[in-house]
This record gives sequence, structure tokens and C-alpha cells, in this order.
Amino acid sequence: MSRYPAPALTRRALLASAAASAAGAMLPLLPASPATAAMRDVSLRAAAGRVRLATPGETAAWLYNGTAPGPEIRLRQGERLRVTVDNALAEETTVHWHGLRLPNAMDGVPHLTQKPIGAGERFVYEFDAIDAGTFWYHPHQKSSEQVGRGLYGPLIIEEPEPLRVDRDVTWMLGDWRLTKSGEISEDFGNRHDIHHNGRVGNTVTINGRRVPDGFAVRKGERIRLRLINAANARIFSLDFAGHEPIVIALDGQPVTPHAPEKGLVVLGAAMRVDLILDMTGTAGSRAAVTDRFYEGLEYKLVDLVYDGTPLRERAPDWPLGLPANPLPEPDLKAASRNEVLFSGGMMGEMVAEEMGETMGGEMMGPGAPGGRMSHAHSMTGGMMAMMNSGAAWFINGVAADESGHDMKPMLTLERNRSHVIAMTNATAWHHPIHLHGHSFRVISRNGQPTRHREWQDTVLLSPREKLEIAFVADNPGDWMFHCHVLEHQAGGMMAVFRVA
Ligand SMILES: [Cu+2]
Repeated sequence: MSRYPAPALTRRALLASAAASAAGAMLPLLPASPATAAMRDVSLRAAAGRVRLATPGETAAWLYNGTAPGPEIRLRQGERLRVTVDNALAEETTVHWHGLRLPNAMDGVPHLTQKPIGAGERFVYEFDAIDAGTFWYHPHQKSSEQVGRGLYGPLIIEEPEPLRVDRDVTWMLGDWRLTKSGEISEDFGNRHDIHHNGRVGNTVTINGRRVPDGFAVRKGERIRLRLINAANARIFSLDFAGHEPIVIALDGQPVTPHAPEKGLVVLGAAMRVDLILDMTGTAGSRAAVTDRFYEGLEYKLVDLVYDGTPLRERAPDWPLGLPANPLPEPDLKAASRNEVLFSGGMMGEMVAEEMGETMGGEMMGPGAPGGRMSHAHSMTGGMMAMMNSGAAWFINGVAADESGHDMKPMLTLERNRSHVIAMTNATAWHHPIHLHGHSFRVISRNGQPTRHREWQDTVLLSPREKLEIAFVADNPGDWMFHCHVLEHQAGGMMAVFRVA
């Protein structure tokens, strides 16, 4: 049963049902909101403020409702969310609902799906919660700076029947670059960050705070831990110190429950992982959760502190599986296929040449005849011009201009058809690649089928890696396809896929 009262039949619902009758047998693939869907109303105000990230001292930041992260928005699957956003910043903004399958006009991409929300202006977002899972929200306007200053928050959509656990906990991981005096470093968009691994900071927070006293747990307790990587660029690889986390969802979408590879929970920027964590340590002990992603730069994220009386002697024997979301299954035999080549960045030419890929993907794509090109011919004149103008990263040979007001679609995907996108990372760097408006199955990596055919909305590509995703393009509109290292995005690593 919903916790929120069902509204009377709205005009919108009446119109929707009239349209459905008119369409006859043409049923939309995205389920329409039932007329009885409860409405959840939320207000977000983006404004400058101050936060306490670590003691002592406060840091000037940009915040939703005065906090970083912004408020956790929680609603039940099947409900409808209406968010009134007031922009009290001194510049334009938008809000993107990361991972949600929603109407294009609600996607929050400036100039592509909406006019930016001007300083002092208001915009109302409204959409149905189709999928249960762990999602988040953040600006898509000057993302590197606006997210890097603290504008982000969690969005949790609960299953109708919640999974049985003792506690449902969200850890939104933030990464701040602070100066010695504890202020946010103003070097946004610097050339080094753009060409290397982005704005990796120096202060990692859980829900906006460093947690030196640790996170209190009880022996025998079962926690559903929702991890959200809200960092601009940092990749996490979390070691839970002898605990055995079980992954139950990736990017909000249920996956066959499994132990992560080598016990390490990896999250690229913007990715989410839902874990079942059984507290199997001894009462009174401490266990350090360590981030091991950057070799030589390992650090303790937080201590799990066993406190209080044990809850039970051994882990509970409760089911781990989540119910599937209503995602259309791609038909691989009937799918159309597109190749996408990522290139650029520091040492990019060397890697592209090693891999036998040219940087001019449009002219010499991976499937094009001719094979390996000599170094002298590996860049087109157009790319040279783009690089001279500050572009650093290319998708099929094109660097997008983030401030561009009319990005032309790179691909047009036939609506309601299955599509395979084969991606090649011909760069020396990791890239978490995000597609808006859809979730996709990751079907292969380097030619090997994936074990879990996981649904994701953001997939982490390792240097030199090739992978394939598949999905049904059932959501019409112009959708961003971009790297979620926000400095790579700013350096050109984005494109538009049109579903029509
Ligand atoms: Cu990238």
C-alpha cells in the first residue's frame, strides 16, 4: 500500500487515457502512469551556502536546500514525482535525473531538452517512477563546476515489497578538491584535468561528511548499502575488510546476486551499486573500508565499528533477489549495430595507433577497410582544428562543444527496435560512459560474453577495452551519450543519440 494518498483523477490522466483509446492497439512500451498513481511533491532550491565537510571549519559550496548532498528523495515505484526547482544561484542551471527512464522534456539537459533555468527562475520537473532502484540527481549545466561545488543528491525508488534487511542505508560518495585553507579549489576546467583523469579531489566524503568516528554496526546485522558515486571523476574500488558484500543491483537495476570480482566493489563516476552487507565481525571490533582503486594512493574511507549488543549470531537466511524492473528485452538477432570509437586525451594517439584504430573514426571507423594507418595520417584536419580550439576527446572523431546550443545527433536509432552499440576505448584512460533515457545490457567485454548481462546506465570502460551494450530504443527524443568524468565531457566527450 502506498504511503501517500491517491489523488482524484487528474486532467492529465484523463487526457492520457483518451490518447490511449485513440491509439488503439498501439501500446507504449514505457508503462503509462496509472490514474491512481500517488504524487510526491518535492522542492529543491539551488543556492550558495556553507558546509562542514570535515572538522574544523566550513567550506563555501553550492547546495540543494542548504546541504550537500541535497535531500534524499524517496518514493515508491509507480508513484509520480514532481520537483519544483528554484535557481538561487548567480548562473543558469538544470537538474538531470540520472538513470531514470523519463520523458525527454524532463531530462534536464540544457538547450537539448529544455531552456536552462536562469538565475532567479523556476522549473517544474514531473515524471513517473517506472523503475525501482538507486538513482541520483545533479545539474547538467557546466556539470564539472556545479557538481564539483556540491550540487547533487540521492533519489531512491523503493520496490513495492522492500527487500528484507535490518537497515537500508545510502552512502553518497563525494570527492572535493580543497585548498589548504579548506575552500574549494577554483581550478575548474583546467587543461591538465581535462586531458588526464579529470578532477580527482583530495577529500572524500560519505553523505557530505568525513566520518572519522566510523560507521556503527551491530554483529549479525544485515544492511542494504546503496553506494552512489557523485564524484566528478574519481573511481572507487572498495575493500570491505573481510566482509563479503553481495551485489544485488547495478545502476539501480537488479542483477543476479553475486560476489564482486576479487571482493572489490568498483564504481566509476555516476555509477551506483546496491550491496547486501552482513556484519560478520566480532562485537567490539573495527574494520577499515579501504579504497584501493589508484595504486599507491589507497586510503581508508571509513571504519565499520561494531557497537551495541549483537543482533544475531550468524547472518540471516533471507532472500537476496530483487524483482526485475519493466525493461524491454533487446533482440540481439534483429538488432541494428553501430560502432562507437572513443579517442583523444593524453597519450591517446599512441594508444589508438597500438590498437590499429585511427582517431578519425568517421572517416576510418573500426569496420572500415584499410586497417592500420600511419601516425602521420591518423588525425583529420578537422580534428586538428578541434584540438587547437581546446577539444581533448572525440567520439567517432567528433568533439562536442559543451556550451553548444544545437548539437546534431551522431546516431539516429529506430524507435522500438533493438540496437547494439559496440564501443572501443582507444585511449589510455578509464571512461564511465552514460546513456540518457534508457538502461542497456552490457553483453560483452573484449569479445567475451558478460556473466550477468547486467543492466546499466553508466558503464566503465577500461583503457583499450572493447565492449558491447544492447537495448531497445523505446524512449523517443534526443538523448545524451557521454563520459561521466565531467572534465572529459567538458573536453568534448559527448554526443547525441536520437530515438525516432
Ligand atoms: Cu572519460
